Amino acid sequence: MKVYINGKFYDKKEAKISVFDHGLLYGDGVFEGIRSYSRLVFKLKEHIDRLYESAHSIMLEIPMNKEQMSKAVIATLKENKLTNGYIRLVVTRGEGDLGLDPRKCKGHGAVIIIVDKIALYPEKFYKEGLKILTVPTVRNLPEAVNPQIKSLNYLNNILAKIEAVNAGYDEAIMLDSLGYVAECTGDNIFIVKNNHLYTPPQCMGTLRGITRDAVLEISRRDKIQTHEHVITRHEVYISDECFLTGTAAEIVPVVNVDHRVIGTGKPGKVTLNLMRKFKELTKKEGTRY
Ligand code: PXG
Repeated sequence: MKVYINGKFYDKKEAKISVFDHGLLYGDGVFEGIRSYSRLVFKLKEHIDRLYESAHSIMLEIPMNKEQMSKAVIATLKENKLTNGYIRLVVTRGEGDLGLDPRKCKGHGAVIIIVDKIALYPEKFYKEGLKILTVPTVRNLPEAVNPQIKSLNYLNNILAKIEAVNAGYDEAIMLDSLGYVAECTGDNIFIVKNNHLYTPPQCMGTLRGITRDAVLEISRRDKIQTHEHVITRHEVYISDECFLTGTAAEIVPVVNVDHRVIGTGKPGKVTLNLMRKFKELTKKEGTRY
């Protein structure tokens, strides 16, 4: 496996950056997770745009333009001869001193592209659906670290993940600071009620997921009414269907939330239809390499 760091490829063992990089010392940097299917990178432009928006918001200058970044992603996939891949794009603040002042970071940070085979979730999750749990750690306040920023500081989500795992669950629902449903640790959440689709708005504590947007788009094309609206736990409990979306997980059904059975307790019709349509979309849409 070859890793891209600042324009060069390194063997996995040799792919290293400084222990003084503020990406490590403070989680000061941004990232993206992208997928390719049969030599098509899914929503590459959207991921690159979001990366640059995250960087702009934290005043991190990326030492290359969007076109060069897209080319670097493609080059890394080709270098590794990957047909179906998971791409992790990381940009750090760079090497500084032990203080947190980013002005001390000299030069440009590291641009890192790691590609790997897709680590698929167990088939069981998709066939039978997930059981998930609401956890105590709330999603970051937008006026503190805005969840729209895909920063290297993911402790907020990791704490929620730890709480879910400690309770014997694979995934957690995180609430926003007002107690509304925000999202899961690395996925957006949707519910279906009377054939209408609901997902929390991006303004609260929710990342505007690229898979989320693709699902909204497919649903609108299918003439399903979609609503970006605040959701309470109660509304999740009484929903007909529930599912999660994310680049890694794609679309995964949820059949039990906080010990309440959702709908029939099996993946629902709308969810299964969206899973099929999403798969079709990934087969035909994307940047070819
Ligand atoms: N919410 C959060 C907090 C995320 O980190 C999503 C939603 C889904 O967004 P996309 O654009 O992927 O549909 C994410 C996704 C992983 C992984 O490897 C994924 C994410 C972050 C960390 C790890 O599963 N981001």
